[in-house]
Parts: sequence; C-alpha cells; structure tokens
Amino acid sequence: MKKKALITGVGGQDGSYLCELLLKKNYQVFGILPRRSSPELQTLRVEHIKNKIKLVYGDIMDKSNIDDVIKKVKPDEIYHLAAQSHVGVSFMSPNLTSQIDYIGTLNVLDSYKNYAKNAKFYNASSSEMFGNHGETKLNESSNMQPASPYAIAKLASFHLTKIYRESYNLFACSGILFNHESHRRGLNFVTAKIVKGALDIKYNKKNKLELGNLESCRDWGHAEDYVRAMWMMLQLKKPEDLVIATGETKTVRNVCDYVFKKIGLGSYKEYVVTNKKFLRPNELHYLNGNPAKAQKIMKWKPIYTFEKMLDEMIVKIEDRFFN
Ligand code: F7E
Repeated sequence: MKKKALITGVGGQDGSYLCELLLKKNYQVFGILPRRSSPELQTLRVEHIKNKIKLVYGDIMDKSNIDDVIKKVKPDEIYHLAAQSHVGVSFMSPNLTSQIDYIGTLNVLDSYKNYAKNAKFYNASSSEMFGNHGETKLNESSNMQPASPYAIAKLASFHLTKIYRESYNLFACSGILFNHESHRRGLNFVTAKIVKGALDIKYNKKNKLELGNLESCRDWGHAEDYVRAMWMMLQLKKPEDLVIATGETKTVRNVCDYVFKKIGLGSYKEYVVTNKKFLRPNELHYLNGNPAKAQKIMKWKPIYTFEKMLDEMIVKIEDRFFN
C-alpha cells in the first residue's frame, strides 16, 4: 500500500516541491487548501501535478475542519508548512501572524495527536527564531532570541511541537530551515524580487529597483534541497529538530551584484535605490547556519550552490514573465 502524506500549505513554494518529491517516492499525496475567492491562484504552483495529488479544502484556523481532514485521510506523514511566512508583513499584521503561525500549528498538532498519533509530523520552523547573534554559525544548541512577530510565533510553535512530542510520545519534529529560494518564491521575498526587478529593467518595463537593507546577510539555499531534508527527517528512527542550511552567507548586496551582472546590465549600483518603506522595524543582520548534525545523522547535503540557484531563478523567471 502506498504511504499517505498530508501537506498543509501545499500551494506554497515548499509545498509544491515536496509534492513532486513525494510523488517520485510513490506516496499518495493530499494537500490542504483554504477556500478563497480565486482558487486558481492558489494552485498555480501545483498546476502541473494537480491530477496526481488530491487537494482537499481545509483551513488550519478551523480546528473541526482539520479534525475531519485528518480523520478522513489517515495520513502516515504530516508536513505542516502553512504559515504567514513574510517577516516584514508580520510587523504590519502581528495578530494575524500569531494566529496563523501559532494557533494554526496548535490546531494541526492537536488533531494529529487525537486522530493520527501513529503518523510522523514535520513542523516548519525557521532560522528567524535565532535572532541576532553577531557573526556566529548557528546550530541546534544556539539560543533563540526572536526579533519579529513572525519569529516569536514560529518559536512558540517550535516549543509546542517539542511539548507534544515529549508529553504524548509522538514522532513530531521541527526543521529549522534557513532561507530557501527558487523561481517559485513569492516576488515579495528579496531574491525573487531582485531577479524580477532586474529583468523588468532589462526589458525596459522599469528603470529602478527599490529595496530595503542591502547589508543583511542570509544563508541562502534552494527549496528543492530543503524539502528533501524535510522528508529525510521523517524517515529517521527517532524525531530530531535539525538545522537545515548551506553554511555560507551572502549579503542582499551580493545577490544584486550577481544577478545584475548575469543578466548583462553591469553594475547594480546604476539601478538599485533604497527606500525606507522596505526597511523593517527590527532587522536580523546576519544569519549563517551550521548543518553538521543533519549532515551527520541523515547524510543530507545541498546540491545547489548560491550561483546555480540564482542562475536557475533568472532563466525560469524570465521564461515565465517575458517569453
Ligand atoms: O528578506 C532584506 C530583508 O523577505 C531577506 C522567509 O522565508 O526566510 C525568509 O525570511 C533579507 C532581509 O526573507 C528587501 O530586510 C532588503 O534582511 O527575502 P526576505 P527573510 O525575512 O529572511 C526565513 C528563514 C523564513 O522563515 C521566512 O518565512 O532581505 N531586504 N530589501 C528585503 N526583503 C524584502 N522582502 N524586500 C525588500 O525589498
């Protein structure tokens, strides 16, 4: 019998890559999608595999609905990826972010505990939980000192997952994922915004690109490598919370430099301007992860380099918007 996987947030970047991976591994894949007025927009990223997966309407904010879905699907593995995932937006909508990212996780965890307790549960945690530590490589033992409404909600969910694991003897774990990108990334995240912005300039649609803080450092990997780590975590013998990162960090300025040159526009300095509107009330200046534990216990290693990831984003975003 095929294993059954249930994914919340199936319409997002990670959800779509995870579906592809699980289909290749011969899973029966169920994805939860909330009812919205434009369902076609929500399924864009899984359009190419829509016939191979089962999309069920549901909302992590509606506990009874999640209960029903879990009772019906009887999953072997649950990947909880749904979230308000934009850090900047979390400062504008702290309440909504807390509801979705914390209470939403509580709802899914609780349904899992009550109706599918033999399943394995993956919770999407984030490097944002670490906060500012100066220029240190962060691992599973580093202190968590969140600096945004998004980060505190994610930290609460991280602890809740641990509490459920320990209290009810569940296979529940959290992946502490550093930034991970692809051509499927929303255009309001900085890598995709830079690639699309530079292409807009190349095609004479715009002449400037407005950004916020160019000096912040992030450890950027490719989403396809990171969803593989999610799956590997659920194949372990015992649940572990693991850092997933490349171990290298680059500034937003480095991304601009690479992308503008690669596209043939020369120096980004001719085109990029800063606009205070894109600065956050509180910024994480430097994030760099140490994935040694994941490498040791799962033999996980990223395949994409920073450059290969951006090259692919340029080709595919150009194809999508300009060809
Ligand atoms: O910002 C700076 C911004 O929005 C990266 C999410 O997946 O990864 C992501 O969070 C950096 C920040 O991602 C603009 O201030 C400058 O320093 O692409 P981002 P993020 O905030 O790091 C973590 C691991 C998650 O868990 C999150 O869900 O870029 N930056 N100028 C800008 N950022 C944006 N969005 N837009 C700008 O114009």
